[in-house]
Amino acid sequence: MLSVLPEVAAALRAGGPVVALESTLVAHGLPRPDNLRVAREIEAAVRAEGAVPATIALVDGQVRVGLDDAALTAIAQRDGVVKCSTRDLAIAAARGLTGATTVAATARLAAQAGIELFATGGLGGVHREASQTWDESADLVGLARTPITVVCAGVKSILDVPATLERLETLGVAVVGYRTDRFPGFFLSDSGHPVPWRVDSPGEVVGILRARARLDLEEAALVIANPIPEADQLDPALHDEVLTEALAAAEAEGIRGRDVTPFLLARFHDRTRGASLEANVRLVLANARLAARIAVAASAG
Ligand code: PSU
Ligand code: MN
Repeated sequence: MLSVLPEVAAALRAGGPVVALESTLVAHGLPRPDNLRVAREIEAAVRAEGAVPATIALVDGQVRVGLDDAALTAIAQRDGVVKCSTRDLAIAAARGLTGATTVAATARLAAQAGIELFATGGLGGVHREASQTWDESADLVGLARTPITVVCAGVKSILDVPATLERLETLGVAVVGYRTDRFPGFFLSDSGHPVPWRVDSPGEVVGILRARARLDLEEAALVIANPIPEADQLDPALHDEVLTEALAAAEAEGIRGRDVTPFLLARFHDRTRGASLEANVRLVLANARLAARIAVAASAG
């Protein structure tokens, strides 16, 4: 059973704006001690726009939708927090573990709780070298079967972006650029690839949400791709240099499975001396604000 924070439950009952937030980004995507401060800032950004934040995680085996400060602190600071995709949830729950939820798991639990908007940093996707490793994030198939709207800065730039866009198309996940015709590149404003559709306001997104409901086309997620402003992006030359080095290091150290993405992100934060961390925080905050604005617009009419 989901344990929904009373504030979140009340907002949902009243048809008010709620934004789901993921916890893997807090536990495994951002370094300590900044991660707890950032987790609180993401929630504050949602509140500042007039919506209720619901960070989702597993605490001592209990699935929580909406975390109080003690739970948020546990996710950010405890040792041994497990990275949980959807397939891991029941196992971690049965064992009484504390776990952070990925995009796939968060989206699934949020939809179960009746939350329509979700903000994250960058989606998982097809890894470079996937034709040899078969490493494709469970986020993609997860989003293909989850009725939710996700605001993100595209997919992580450590991935094979064109292959990920092809997979999203195959899986029937709609992708819309927010005030851009280019698919965002996570740390970078532009991944170098176009995005199939564009919207320019929260109201336009609400129009799409209404049409999805009317046409009974809600079984797969809608992705709103919100680019980091160019002024805030990571220097593209530094990005490419660090990425090449990080991919080689992951290969040399035999990093596999759920450890790949956290390893590459940590390497970035280390080798850019915090510049990638700053970009990561800014883009997540911007996504939280936009998701909140869409949720407010959706609940208003
Ligand atoms: N966005 C970020 N940082 C992150 C993630 C997203 O800014 O750490 C996380 C999400 O939880 C996403 C996960 O689901 O990375 C992808 O992991 P994998 O590639 O192992 O599926
Ligand atoms: Mn993987």
